[in-house]
Amino acid sequence: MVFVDSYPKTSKLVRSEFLVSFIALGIGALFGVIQALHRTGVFRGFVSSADYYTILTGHGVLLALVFTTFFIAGLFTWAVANSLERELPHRIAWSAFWIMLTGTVLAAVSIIGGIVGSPSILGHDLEADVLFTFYAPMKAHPAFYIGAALIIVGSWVAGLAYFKSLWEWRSENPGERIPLQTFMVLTTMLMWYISTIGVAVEVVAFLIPWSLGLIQNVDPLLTRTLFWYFGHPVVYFWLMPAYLVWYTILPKLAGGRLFSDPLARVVFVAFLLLSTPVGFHHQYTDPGIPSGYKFIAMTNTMFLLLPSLLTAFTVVASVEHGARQRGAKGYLSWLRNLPWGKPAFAGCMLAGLMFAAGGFSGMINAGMNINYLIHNTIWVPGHFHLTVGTAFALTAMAISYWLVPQITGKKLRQRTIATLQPYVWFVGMAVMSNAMHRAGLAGIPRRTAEPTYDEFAFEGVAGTVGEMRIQIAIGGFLLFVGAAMFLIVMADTLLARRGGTLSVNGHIPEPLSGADHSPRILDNYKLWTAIALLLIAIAYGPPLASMVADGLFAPGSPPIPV
Ligand code: HAS
Ligand code: CU
Repeated sequence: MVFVDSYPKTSKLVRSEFLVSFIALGIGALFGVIQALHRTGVFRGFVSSADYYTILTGHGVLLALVFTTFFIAGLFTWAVANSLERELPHRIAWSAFWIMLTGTVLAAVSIIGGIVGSPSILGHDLEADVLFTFYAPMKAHPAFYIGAALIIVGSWVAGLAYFKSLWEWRSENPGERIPLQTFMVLTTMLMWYISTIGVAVEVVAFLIPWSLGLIQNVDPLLTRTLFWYFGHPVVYFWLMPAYLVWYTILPKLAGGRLFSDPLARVVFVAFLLLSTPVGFHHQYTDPGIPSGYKFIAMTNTMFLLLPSLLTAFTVVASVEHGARQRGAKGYLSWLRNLPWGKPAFAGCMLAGLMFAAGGFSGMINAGMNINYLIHNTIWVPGHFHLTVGTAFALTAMAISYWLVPQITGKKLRQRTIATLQPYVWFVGMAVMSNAMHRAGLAGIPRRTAEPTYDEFAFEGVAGTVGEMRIQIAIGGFLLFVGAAMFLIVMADTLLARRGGTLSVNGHIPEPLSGADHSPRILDNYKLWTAIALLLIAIAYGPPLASMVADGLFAPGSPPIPV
């Protein structure tokens, strides 16, 4: 039975969540190509340099926050319903959707206000040029922060719907192991609850009152710290859904089965434990945080590589198993026996391949000393376009080719475009992000419309600044084409009539080593949450306490008398 026929109500919710995420993807991608052409000097006719920050904020917020959150909500809704075999609690799940949508509209309107001349609304200029890492001293219209807060509250409510489904399932299936997909969703949500506390406190206690004029001063170090307390784990909130797809669906698409359920559970638990106590690796250059605590964050970050390295092993082993089921032989030639012409499979594999490169640039970012070389250069956008911009985004697009037919009952349309699309994305990203990494090493800054390196002859191993810029522009343009191709396929599929039987279904084959091989303690959420909180207390307790002791609103030492 097709998912949409078994769970019509849940399917409708997933469709709505995907629709919002696809609209955000379209607008965000448009902003992306505008700024890629602008900052490389290829075409500057769309916006003025003064509006560059507005476009950049729109790009970051719409793609990294709205596209991701709504897509993940849809994927998780599907995964819980699919693996627990039930409709989701309807009222809770829909309230979550509407709360998040209201927040999104508020945030989007305040950003767009900056393009249309910042009209005064409720006594404050309607603008939000604060970038997707919104911390003081940059200030936005209160509506932006209220919108951000609503998106987060909405995601909390969505989590409630997943947990409620588990409790219902539990009472009907006492003593059974939590199905793997649901286990992954709930572990991700627990990590999300713990980490969003930071940004919630930042926004509700400081930024909203400050932007409303209720308080005059905020402590930039404290709001940055609260932001990054959340700002690292949020990247795993994007990655773990991609891992859910790579672990549970990709092996099937390859024609095989997941290598090991226990390893998958260990990986997700490791993320729950270690995602949060590492946020200071975004603040290596911040004064006011003792180096020892930066060192603790660095050490934890290096341990946090482990779950991804385990994933590389498990996922590739599962895909290889699939290839051998299809008759492959040889050490590497099995790679040929895989369905590279199927967009869902090819997209996930190319996303994984790029993530291997993104993971390596992450390791470089994480080194406390080498970070000074790349911090605030365009190397960092190079890194995160490989991770969130490909590991997440390409996986999301690829799996939509497989999932959207199941939540609509409609066959995928425009197959040729769909087949080419992951490759266009891959090539565009390879060109753009490679040039961004190199340009970063040449010292070119991130987040500016006017990188003033025009006359600068960079004596690199190969190429010049001009050559890197042109690659960034070409890559950025190809990515826009890739996003447009995806949206054409989706629009045509969603608008088509239903007819014929589908060739895909959501059945997930049993892993080679199944849940009965997983120690039961892995499902003990209370234990892992307690350890996660303890690690956070060690990593953050003393430095946060000293920031608070410094004075919440009027930080820093008194002025030196002259
Ligand atoms: Fe990062 C900055 C460190 C992962 C996103 N990161 C950012 C920013 C973003 C971001 C958005 O330590 C910028 C924030 C801003 O605006 O300032 N990052 C890391 C490390 C990892 C890492 C150590 N990042 C991610 C992921 C992201 C993401 C995931 C989004 C989804 N990052 C940093 C640091 C900074 C930073 C510093 C601050 C820089 C600065 O100075 O500002 C690790 O988690 C990476 C581990 C990954 C691996 C790769 C494993 C390989 C796999 C591939 C399997 C292959 C398959 C296919 C399936 C070790 C799993 C095979 C195919 C075949 C054909 C065989
Ligand atoms: Cu990080």
